Amino acid sequence: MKNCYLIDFNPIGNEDVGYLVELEENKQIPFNIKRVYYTHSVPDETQRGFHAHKNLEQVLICLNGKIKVKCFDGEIAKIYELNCNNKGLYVGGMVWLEMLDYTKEAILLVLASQIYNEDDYIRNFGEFIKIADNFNSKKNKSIE
Ligand code: T46
Repeated sequence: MKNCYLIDFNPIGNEDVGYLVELEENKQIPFNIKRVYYTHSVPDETQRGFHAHKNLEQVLICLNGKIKVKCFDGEIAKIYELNCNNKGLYVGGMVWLEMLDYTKEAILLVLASQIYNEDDYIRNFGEFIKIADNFNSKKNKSIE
């Protein structure tokens, strides 16, 4: 699927001393990092997300616990289970996101390419589908 893939980080250390994971912009993280935020203490059964971004790029890292992230690019849907702090999920623009099945102790850290801007969100699924269809039909025309 478009604009969505897992990144493997390279933990430094061992079982005896523990591990350190380095995250640098334009290295492990494929953009300049302008903002960092995290969610925690999400109650059972709560689902978050239900939006896409027009342009924002993000890497989602589940530092503790487990979270499922459903991604839909307008054509293909895929569910990623984030259960390991050595992996990040890259999500670019025009990917509809739904986060579900948070375990009690789940902490989701997000590194983002832009400061917070509500205008970059598409929070209406119908609007997302319209824009994605338009985008995909333009892309298919240029491939034909
Ligand atoms: C995303 C997923 C993975 C801010 O004031 N500043 C911020 O930097 C962010 C991210 C949010 N907010 C406000 C906006 C809402 O009033 O915090 C409130 C909760 O945000 P939201 O409902 O969008 O939270 P999630 O967990 O559904 O989505 C968040 C990000 O907003 C979103 O960009 O991709 O995490």
